Formats: sequence, C-alpha cells, structure tokens
Amino acid sequence: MTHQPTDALVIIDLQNDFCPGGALEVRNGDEIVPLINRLQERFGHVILTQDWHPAGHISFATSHPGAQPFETIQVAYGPQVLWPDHCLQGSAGAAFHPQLDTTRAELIVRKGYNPRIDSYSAFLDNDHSTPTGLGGALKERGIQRLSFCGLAYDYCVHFSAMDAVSLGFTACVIEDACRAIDLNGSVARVNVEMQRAGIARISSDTLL
Ligand code: VGL
Ligand code: ZN
Repeated sequence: MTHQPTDALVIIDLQNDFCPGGALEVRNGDEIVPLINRLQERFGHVILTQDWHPAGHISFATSHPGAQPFETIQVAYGPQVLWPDHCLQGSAGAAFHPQLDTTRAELIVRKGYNPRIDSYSAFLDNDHSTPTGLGGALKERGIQRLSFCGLAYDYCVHFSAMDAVSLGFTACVIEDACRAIDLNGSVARVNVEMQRAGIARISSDTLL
C-alpha cells in the first residue's frame, strides 16, 4: 500500500504557531508529531507545506480596523475568516515544530505569501484560481495518491484534500494524525464534504 512510487504523504502546516503556545494554537496540535514521524517511514515521498504570511496579510484581523479574530468578513474572493497574526515569514512561529523530522521532505510548499489572498489549500489560493504549483510538481513525479495529515484538520488539511481530488488525485486523510480548530461546527461540516468528495478518513493503524 505505502512506499509505492505513486504515493505521497503530505504533511500540512506542522508549525509552531499552530501548536500549543503559538499564535493560532490548535488544541493538542503538537501531539501528532511523533506519529507523523513514524508515518513518514512508510512513504517513499514526503511533502511539507508551510503557512508563510507577510506582515499585514489579508487574513489577519489586525489588518481590518475594528475586526476581531475568528470573525468572517467578505473580501474580493468571498468569505474570509480573520485570524490572529500567525506564521509571519521568517519568524519562530512559522518554523516547523522542532521535533518534526524534515530530513526526508522532497518538497516544501509555502503558501499564503500573497498579501491580498489567503491560501488554506496546498494547491490553490482561496480565490480557487491561483495555483501553488504543487499539483503540477506531483504529476510530473508520477504521484497519484495522497495521504494528508497535520494542522488544521478542518482548514488547511480539508481544503488541500478537496483540491487534490478536484485535480484528479486520489486522497485520504489520516484522521488521528490531524488536530482541528473546530470553529462554528467546522469539523462536522468538512466531514460531510469530504465524504461526498470520496476522501476516505483512515486511521494510522492501517499504515503502520
Ligand atoms: C490555517 C488558519 C489560517 C491552517 C492556516 O493551517 O489550517 N488555518 N492559516
Ligand atoms: Zn494562515
């Protein structure tokens, strides 16, 4: 099943700011690091993503006078949740969790660097039209099946898996190797969307 040349593990945003004590902490986000390190050994291809925002980014509540974090506003490309300032380019918060093994990662995809467009997905910005280039890179390497893990389950993991399927990849999510933000019922909502899209939610047991 794994270690196939056509399979890749995609580890989403396992960065300090999404871990306990970080600017946009995901509850127990750091707990999944040892498991993800073990999972990497089962895959021939490992890809990392890194949320990477400039100061004044459109997704920061501080960029919109009077707005509060976790509020949703309308921007040019549709609704946008506003977040605390996080994953500032080059900051300690934007660095990978220190225990994450990054030695085998063959590609690190940075996203969210355009000040005017947020990017939850590893493939497309939130305007759903600007590609990051990852889809093409994976296709050029002959990769067809993607297993997703990381942070946050209901945002960047979810959007990445959905776009993967729409680009023609087979996608699954390793549920116990993710942690969620769970804002306004987002976990229940994304579970339904992923099921409809044919994205299996699997347990790491089936891979280890
Ligand atoms: C993420 C909110 C804002 C994520 C990134 O990695 O899920 N969530 N930026
Ligand atoms: Zn972000």
